[in-house]
Amino acid sequence: MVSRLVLVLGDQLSLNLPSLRAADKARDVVVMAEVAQEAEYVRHHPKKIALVFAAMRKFARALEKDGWTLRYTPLDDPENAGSIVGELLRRAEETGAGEVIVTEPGEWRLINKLTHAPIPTRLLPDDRFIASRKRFEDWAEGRKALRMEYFYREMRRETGLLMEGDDPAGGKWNFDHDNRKPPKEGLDIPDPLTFAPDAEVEAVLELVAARYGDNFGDLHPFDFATTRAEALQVLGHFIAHALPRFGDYQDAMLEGQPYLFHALISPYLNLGLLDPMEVCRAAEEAWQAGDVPINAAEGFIRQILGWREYVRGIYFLEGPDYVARNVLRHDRDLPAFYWGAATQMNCLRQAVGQTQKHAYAHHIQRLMVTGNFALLAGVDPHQVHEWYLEVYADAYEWVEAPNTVGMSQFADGGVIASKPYVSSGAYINRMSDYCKGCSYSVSTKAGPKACPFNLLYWHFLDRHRERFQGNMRMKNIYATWDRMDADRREAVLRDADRWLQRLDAGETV
Ligand code: FAD
Ligand code: DLZ
Ligand code: SF4
Repeated sequence: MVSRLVLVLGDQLSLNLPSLRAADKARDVVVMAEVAQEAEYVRHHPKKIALVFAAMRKFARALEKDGWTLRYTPLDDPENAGSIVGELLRRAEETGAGEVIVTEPGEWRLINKLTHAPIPTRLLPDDRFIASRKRFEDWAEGRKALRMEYFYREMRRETGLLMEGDDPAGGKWNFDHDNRKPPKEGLDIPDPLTFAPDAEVEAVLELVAARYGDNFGDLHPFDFATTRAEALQVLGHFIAHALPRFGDYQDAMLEGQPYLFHALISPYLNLGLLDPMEVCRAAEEAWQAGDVPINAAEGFIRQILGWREYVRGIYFLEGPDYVARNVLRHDRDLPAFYWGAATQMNCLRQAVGQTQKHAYAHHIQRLMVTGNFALLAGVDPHQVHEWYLEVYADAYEWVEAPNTVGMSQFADGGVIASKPYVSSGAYINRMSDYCKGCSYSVSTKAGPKACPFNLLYWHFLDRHRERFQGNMRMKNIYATWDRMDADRREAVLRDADRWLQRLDAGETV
């Protein structure tokens, strides 16, 4: 006699999932469902929807092979109830199950729906992270500032990753001083590993093309990994071919080179196909074997053991209202060029174009091009948040929102960042080759040819002076601004205003 349903969500594709561990293969029934509510709560990039559905279908087969009884609902099933809770109720009626167990979802929206579902539903802590929610809360308790670097050091100590006794390997916790080189000519960049769609993936692509083909983003070519075995190949490929130079070129941006030396594993980590600890151990082993330098191994492990765990902790610590924060009271609409409309700014054109094509942009493109522009221009952070949640294949609210609302838009007032991540065009010019192909001049500070990042940088600092002038890390910037002669300052602010007026009027800027 069936007693329970085990709900497995689209980003819970791990055989060691807590809810599967708590269930009984002999009598419980696993429920998986492709539903309109999840596919449509924002207008996801078609590649993202296809990746989730294809990986769900393959994971369902892996579960069946493992001996589980499964009720899987494809999106186009005529009986599909359209929502996760609707599907649970339908399956409960079919099977006679009176209870649901589920691993806690990574989003308040769904936690809320499941907590209030009209069928008893038990949420189990998601232990597929290195730090539990409780561990992060304990760390945060009583601290004035929640800086990632200190959390990361504790995680290094606790896991023993890159530790030599009580000391960090190589004598330093952080090797960023050796990282972040500008790109140079003739870099030998590895090709990413690609996976040709099989018949099962093709069927998903047809379904997604028919239902979500009008969403922003190219569905084809689709070459993501869709199983754990394939995701492990992506990880192996990265460790062998890109990790050695990951640190050096972590912040570099090159036209026509979306991936450089990045890992391309975030979609698989976030779906549950890869485990964060196994990824960190693989990088550590490559360093121990002498195959990668410490600056690369440390820089990479910090992204996962540090940043990824930290942002999840912040998301849950700060609560459901976090995504609505807007301390800078920014209210401009997201410009049309975020959706592929023409722009004369080559950096934006490159970052958005690549996002449209691949549902991917690396961290610095997200932070210092699309994010930086939105912050400087005063775009409503909620619109920025929804854009990031929609357009990237790796986007789930628990990881996307702290990065966008906090790190990138400073809308949380500094919970994550000790100062806003803003820069003029000089930073983009140093770290990329974008400015060469731009209609604007990065070395021009005012006038019609001036790089908009140059104009808006000072405009931002000037309009938020009251908030930021007391910030020790921004003192020098304000001192530089104040040293400029008054006419020059006035010209910059006037030109920034004019540029923003043209943007608001819908001109191609
Ligand atoms: P690599 O650069 O090779 O890094 C390795 C891994 O480290 C990544 O796969 C990822 O799991 C982890 N990582 C690195 N930086 C971060 C970070 N800041 N936060 C969390 N994990 C990190 N990452 C997402 O996974 N989903 C998102 O929705 C997302 N939204 C972002 C929005 C903004 C505005 C910004 C600035 C960053 C965002 N990030 C997000 C973080 C980061 O950009 C991506 O994790 C990274 O680009 C993924 O590509 P990769 O696997 O090649 O990463
Ligand atoms: C992202 C996503 C999409 C597009 N579709 C589904 C789906 O049809 N069924 C499902 O179970 N999960 C889907 N997901 C993932 C969920 O949205 C995700 O579990 C929540 O956002 C919590 O992270
Ligand atoms: Fe971007 Fe300015 Fe460089 Fe053009 S000049 S690519 S707008 S930073």
